Parts: sequence; C-alpha cells; structure tokens
Amino acid sequence: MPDTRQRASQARDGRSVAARAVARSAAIVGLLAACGVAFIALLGAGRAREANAAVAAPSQGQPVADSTTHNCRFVMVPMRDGVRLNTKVCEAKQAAGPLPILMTRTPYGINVMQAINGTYRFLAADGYHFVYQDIRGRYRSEGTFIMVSPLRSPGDARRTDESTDAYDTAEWLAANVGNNNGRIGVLGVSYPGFTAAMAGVNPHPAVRAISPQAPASDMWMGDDFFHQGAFRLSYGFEYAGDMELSNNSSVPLPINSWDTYDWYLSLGSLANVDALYFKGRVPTWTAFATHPTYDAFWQTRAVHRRLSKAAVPTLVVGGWWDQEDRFGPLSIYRALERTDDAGKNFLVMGPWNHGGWRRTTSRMSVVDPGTAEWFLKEVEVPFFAKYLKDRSGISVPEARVFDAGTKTWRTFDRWPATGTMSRSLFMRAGGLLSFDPPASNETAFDQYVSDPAKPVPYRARPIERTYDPRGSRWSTWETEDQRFVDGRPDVLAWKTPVLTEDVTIAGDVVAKLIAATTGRDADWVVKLIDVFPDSVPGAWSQGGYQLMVAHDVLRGRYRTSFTEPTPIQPNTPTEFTVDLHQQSYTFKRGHRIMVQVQSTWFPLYDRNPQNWVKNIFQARAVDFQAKTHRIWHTPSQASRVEIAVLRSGTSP
Ligand code: PG9
Repeated sequence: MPDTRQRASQARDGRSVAARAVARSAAIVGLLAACGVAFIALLGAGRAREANAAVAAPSQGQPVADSTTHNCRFVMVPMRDGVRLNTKVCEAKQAAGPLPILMTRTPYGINVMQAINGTYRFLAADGYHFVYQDIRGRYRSEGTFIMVSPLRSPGDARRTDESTDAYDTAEWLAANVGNNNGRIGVLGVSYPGFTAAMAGVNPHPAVRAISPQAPASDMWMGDDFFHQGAFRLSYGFEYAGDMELSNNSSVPLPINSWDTYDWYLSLGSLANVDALYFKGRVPTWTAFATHPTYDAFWQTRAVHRRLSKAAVPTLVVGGWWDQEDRFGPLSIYRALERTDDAGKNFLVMGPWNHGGWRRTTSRMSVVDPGTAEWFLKEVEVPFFAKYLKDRSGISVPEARVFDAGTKTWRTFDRWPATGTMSRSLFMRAGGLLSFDPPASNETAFDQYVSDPAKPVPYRARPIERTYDPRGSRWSTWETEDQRFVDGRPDVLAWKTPVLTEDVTIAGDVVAKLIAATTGRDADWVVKLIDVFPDSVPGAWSQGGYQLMVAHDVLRGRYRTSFTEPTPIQPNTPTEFTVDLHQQSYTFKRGHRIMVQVQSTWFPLYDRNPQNWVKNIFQARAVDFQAKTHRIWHTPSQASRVEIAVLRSGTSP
C-alpha cells in the first residue's frame, strides 16, 4: 500500500489548477480504494486535503453516501458569533436505543472522510452516530483560519476559539441529531487531536469523554514547527504554505526537485522564503520569522501550558516514533496529571509514527509487531463505551506504554514510572559509552567540524517532500537505520560493549553535553540508539541495525533561557541540556547502546549560522560559517545521557 500520508497534490506538472485537482482527486480515490481505510482524512496534513477541492460539494442537508450503516447529511452549524461551520452528520440507521455521538473537528476537509467503514469501523460496530466538522476558515466552513488558535483568556467573551466552537457544535448536535443519548465524545489525530483537547476545556455538558491523539501541543518546544529553538525548516515551510496559501490546500508549493536536500540548500537564507515565494501571504511563516524565541506568541499557543484539569475522562494517545507530535501527548498528559485527583486522565504510548494506530498497514516493523488493531478494538472502543454508554466491567489503566525492545505493553499506575533509578551513560575516550564515568588519564574530548555548507541529512537521501504524492519516507524516518551517517566526520559516536543483561528505561531521557565551539552559536543533536547484534534471528535484514530510541536537538543560544537567547562564549566548555523527553524501551542483552552527536539535521532543521546573529531568519549567506565543536569527557566535565532505568521487579 502506498503511504497513506502521500499528498495527492502539488505535482509541478505545468497543468492548470483544475486539471491538477482532477488528477489529485483520482489519486485519492485510488488511494482510498487501495487502503480500504479512510485514514488520510482523519490524520491531517498530507492527507487528501486537496482532493476536497475537486470533489463536488454536496448542498446543505443533502444525504451523502458514507456507509451502509449510517445516513449522512451536510449542515452548516451556527457558532455564537454567527460564523457557520460545515458539518457532516452521520446518524446510525439501526439502533436498539439512543446512541452517543462521536465528533472529529479537522482543518483537512470533511468531504472525503469515510471513517465509518475505515478507521472508525470498530467504534461504528459498537454503535455511534458520527460527526465531522471543517474548522473555522477551512474548506467550506466560514470564518478565518488561525493556526493552532490560542485559547481565549478567561473572561474574554468577545473572541471564539476551538473550545467555544466545539461547545457550540455540541449544543447543536445534542438538540438536532436524532436518537442521541445526550452524550458526545470527541477524538482526532494531530490537528484534530489538538481540537479534541480543546473540546475538553470548559466542555459542553454533553461532552463526556475526549481522546486527543497525537495532539500538537507546543509548536516551539517540541512539536511540528520548532524543537527547543531549532526551526523545523522543511516541515514549517511545507505545512504553512500548504495550509495558508489557500483555504483548501489547492495551491502547490514551489519545490521542484525530488531530493529536497538540494532545494533547501540552494534556498540560502530563510529571508529568501518571503522574498522569493511567500511574499507575506503566509501568516504562520511570518510568525516563524518574527517570533524565533519562545515568547508569548508561542507560550499562549502551548496547549500544555494552558490546561489545568481533565474536566472529562481523557485518553491521551501518542507514538514513540511520531515524526510530528511526540512532545504533544506526553506534555498534555503530564499537564492534566498535575491535578487529576479524580483519575480521569489516561495515557497510551505505542510503537507508532504519527497516527500509526489508525493505520493497519505500513507499520514500522522494526518496532511494531502489529498493535494498531488491538488499540482500536481493545483500548479505544472500551474507553468510549465506558464513558458514553456506561458499559460496566471496563477498567482503564492509568498508563499503557509499549516497550519496543521486548515488544510488550507495560501498564503503570503512574507515568513516568516510579521506582526507576537515574543512571548516566558517559561518553568516554575512544568512542566508548559506559555507566562508569571518565578516568583522569583519558583523552579529554572528541571534536568535529560542523559546516553549514555541508549539513548532515536527517534521513538517507533522496529526501522527498514531506508529503510528496509520488511517495515519501517522511512518516518512517525516525526508525531509519542510523548507519547511513556512520563514519561521517561531523557525526560523533560512542558505543557500550555488548550488554550482558537487559537495560530497561521507563521515563525521562536527558543529555548533558559539556561542549565547546569556536563559534558563538551551535545546534546540538543527540541520539540515543539501540545497536542490534549482527545476527537477528528471524529478521536477518535487521542485523547491526541502529535504531533511534530517543533523540532531539537544542539550539545552543537557548541553553540558559528559551526566551532570552545569548551567544556562546567561544572555546569554553559549557553545559548544554538536551531534553530527549521520554521512552519505554529495553536494550536487550547482546545489543549495544550508542549515543551520536552532530550539529546539523537538514533540511528538517534549518542550519545554525554558528556565528552570532540576532534573528536567524534574517541571517545573510556570509553569516554561515564552519566551526569546530568539542565534546568533553573528563571526570569534572563529563558529557552524558541520563536515563531512568527500571529496577528489576518494578511492575510491568
Ligand atoms: N502535525 C500536523 C499539525 C498539527 C497541528 C499544527 C500543525 C501541524 C498534523 O498532522 O495535523
């Protein structure tokens, strides 16, 4: 099956927009037929959005075919400010009694959503009405689209946000959907996961359960647009352009090469994006360029900073190898957990990429033995049945996290797990990684030259566009074998000897680098890697595989403050804390643990000029300079990765 996240759009084939739209529509129909799963429209970007432009839109109230089990119609539902939102209401044809409603609110277009026979099929079999809605300003909904619209301030009755739109829609649904039991659940993946989280803020009384799945939460700290200050260039450029050059993603992006590595390199300074392409027409790009630090703009949009309490039962779902929003579910769960005395907040983290649980094909077999259907049937269905149907005998565990090293689910009554022990993996001389700290007679540092003119690719080239309709390995890049950078002089690696016993981590992973640079700024990319043995029984092609288990980047200027960047003192060993977030994973006996450090990850992340410039979005070509970086490993300057190791006997 082709990757369901391929974007059937943006073919730079010189045909008219209309001709391209027809081609895109045909491609989508083919994709849906091939998959038999209407996953794309649920998931978000990449995802058949543009097909909507080509699909004849039904007029109001007109019944539309979706499934044999439901009658669907389109309605424009009025919001409190008079704006009307395009909504597809699918009422179950046969029901023994009143049924609950499940709602998904999306920016990606509802016309092609056919989830009832697809990814919502197990829910449908359990008996629900379904509702899909185009959010404000997207596709056939009225109003203005605001990217991850921030929650309005308490008491600001003039403004609407995604929580008020969910509220107003719930009010209308409870009164207008036939044979409903007065209870509504809200779910969705990614952007729709964000809108599901918003439905739980001051929820309508009918909203009784939500499931934010891969919810984007903090666009600067760790989700789609920046990670700890480093700008996600390819994603930010492609996503913002796709969403804001039109209201239905029908305007193609200007990228004309198959391998985008070259295209982004020749783009040069980020200032060229507006000068050459967007010309101020993409508000989110303007926001990137004018808010490069973690200022109020990003903080007010950070969902985890605004949530105070799980008002209704909340099942937060995420994937350990989510290439877009892994920070989101972990941070939202943590935020709600602070006040969750009533036990309404639950977490599921699986061996998935972005939305991988709604995909029963194209799983990442190196980490996932096939868990998606189990989640849909045994976790999602019972969760909604318990809270929307009062089904008895269902207990929802606090946290279910998958350990991809042992290929097992672990259940915890707290996450991160309690009973772990913080241990350090020290970088040592000679490429050794060890639980023992460096000795005083060892070489004090390793060094490399990082050259912005020759950045390290983040995945093996060719690097297709994020959602290239011809195919893209974007969705699986985080599980790619890291041997493709092995031996590059600008990638350092340290490895443990072969492990003689299993090492299981369950919680935080944090790198503490003591590093120096000849420049005045630098990015620090740290990867914690499982090195498989040369021979893997039953999976010979995985022999020697280098699997990233945790990874992230810190832009050095933010080492002491995310709001007040400062230059690095050249040639001075300095501590940089790179948060690699969390993991649940067993490095098995016979494997090795590896840490890699590098300073470019292109074009997913923009290049750090390594010279001091106030705003990197305004950097000139001459500002980008090769610099030498040193990673120190002495007893007093011990670079390391701190992991939370599960003591044996701590309950899985
Ligand atoms: N990761 C996508 C996204 C969510 C929210 C904002 C921007 C991008 C998505 O898949 O929907």
